[in-house]
Amino acid sequence: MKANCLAIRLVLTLMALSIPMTQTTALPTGFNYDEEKVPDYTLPDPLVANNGTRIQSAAQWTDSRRGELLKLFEEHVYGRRPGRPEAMEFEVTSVDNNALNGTAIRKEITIHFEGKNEPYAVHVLLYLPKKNMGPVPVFLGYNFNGNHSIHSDQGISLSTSWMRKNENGNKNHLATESARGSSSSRWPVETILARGYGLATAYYGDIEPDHKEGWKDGIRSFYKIDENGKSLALEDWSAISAWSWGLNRIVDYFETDLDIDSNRIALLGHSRLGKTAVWAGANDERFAITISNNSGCGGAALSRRAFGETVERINTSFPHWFNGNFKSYNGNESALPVDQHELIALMAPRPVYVASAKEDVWADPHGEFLSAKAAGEVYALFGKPGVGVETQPDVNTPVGDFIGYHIRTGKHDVTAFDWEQYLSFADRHYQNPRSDPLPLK
Ligand code: GTR
Repeated sequence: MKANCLAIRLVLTLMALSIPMTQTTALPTGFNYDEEKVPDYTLPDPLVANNGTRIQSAAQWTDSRRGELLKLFEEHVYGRRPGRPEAMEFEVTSVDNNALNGTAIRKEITIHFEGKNEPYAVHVLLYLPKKNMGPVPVFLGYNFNGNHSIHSDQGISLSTSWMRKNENGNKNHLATESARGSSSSRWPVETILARGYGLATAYYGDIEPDHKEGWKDGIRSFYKIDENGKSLALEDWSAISAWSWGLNRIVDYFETDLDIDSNRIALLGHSRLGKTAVWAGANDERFAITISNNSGCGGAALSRRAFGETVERINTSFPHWFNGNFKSYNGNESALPVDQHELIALMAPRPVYVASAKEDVWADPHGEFLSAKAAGEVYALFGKPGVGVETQPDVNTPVGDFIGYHIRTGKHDVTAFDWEQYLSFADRHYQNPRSDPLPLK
């Protein structure tokens, strides 16, 4: 009793002093969280070609350097991927023209990568705003817990795929009815639709379950040849490459759906799915905008800073996320021929957004900012302004033009604040006559 009273008093005192009760989420020990202890490093220059020559024009970037850098990321970080499957089939499995109280059209589409007789497929959930006539721009993002988790809408099919966590309505690694809407705070569906955008999502575990042995039940057990006809062993690619490939297949479907403006697709991803989004956005110029939400190590954050999560730690905890070669940079980030600012630069000249959270120290918010800033060198070749500031802005103060950036208060998450910035960023780029979100050919 006494202890309870004391605890209540402490909470009240903290509230009175307006001291946040949890300033940071518990951080793994044995890693660097001190800016002073970041090692000295030199970032590889995206504008110096492999043969040492300096890239001086947008054409040189597009014609040669872009491809070179993509290959370096393939070889040293994420691995290669297969091409577009010839036998792919799109099956619309449900349509409701009066979803969400009559405000939306809800469609579900199964993309069968190898026709209906093979099990490899991804299930896409699509909401379109009913008030808009004609093709609409769409936000696309993978979800962590199944399509049914993004909204309590009973019309969404309950995922039957393996679920990583036995929480929020999942039992025995399978979703139950009570999992409906469990991630809805991350998906403001009504707001997105009211702003005139469609929303598409899919469960990343449809492509490959997220654990060490997940490849056995995913597309990496099926495809053995890459897009150029070269053989593809397991360690030649990675779960992140497999997941990113799935996003590209979803765009293949978008291109066939007349309700979707496939020239205005914004791709977003959070955390490991943010890493996946930036790799997918770098590979596929059909994404008009790419958004990294708290993607951290192996996403937007600079590896060389070794701040918070390190290459060694991520390769140890999640050996399936990156390719075999990436393991050789454990504790040796400076030997990497690339760093993550160059991945952000691979979006150029398409608009890209990098978002951090103040309490997400593990993901190195400052490293995410520095990476977004450094990518500006490549945008400058195209005459497009990047983050537009020299130092990391204050919390909740979005900056940037073709490279958007913010650090918001709060923890590792996707919040209404984040979405508000992404929607405004898309509004600005799709309507602003200075912007050209269409891929350059
Ligand atoms: C953490 C991992 C991060 C981040 C995160 C997530 O455990 O260390 O790199 O990806 O998971 O995806 O939720």
